[in-house]
Amino acid sequence: EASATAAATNVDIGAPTIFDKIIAKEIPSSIVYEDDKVLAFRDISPQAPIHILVIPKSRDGLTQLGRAEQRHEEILGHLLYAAKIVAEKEGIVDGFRVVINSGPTACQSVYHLHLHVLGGRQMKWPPG
Ligand code: DGP
Repeated sequence: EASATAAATNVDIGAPTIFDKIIAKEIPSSIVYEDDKVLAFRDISPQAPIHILVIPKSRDGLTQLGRAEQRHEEILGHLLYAAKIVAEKEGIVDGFRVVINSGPTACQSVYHLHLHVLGGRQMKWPPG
């Protein structure tokens, strides 16, 4: 299926990603929340009425959750708390989903760690 093909073509070689350009504001994005460590912006291909990506401004080797090291603990916690702030700002804090796709088997396509914050509709379980 299409998403599996797309995931297979992107491999984690630590190369810069499109998110660097979004962080540098070289390409436009719809920013929802920002602090010194993280940026949250609307996904270009929303899978729910509200679909926001939360990313660390400094990737620092964090291409995917599966490559996380102990030194990343603080930023991982910061990202998760930022997801909650985003959910609150978007009015979905009473019901939302946070997803991290890690690696090609999970259909990760951009190798700069990101949390998907999804809401605004009834979510289903299990996810696909
Ligand atoms: P994942 O499959 O978990 O690696 O999700 C990557 C997401 O990034 C995907 O939902 C689409 C989104 N995305 C890719 N390129 C851009 C872009 O240039 N702008 C924005 N806003 N989102 C992007």
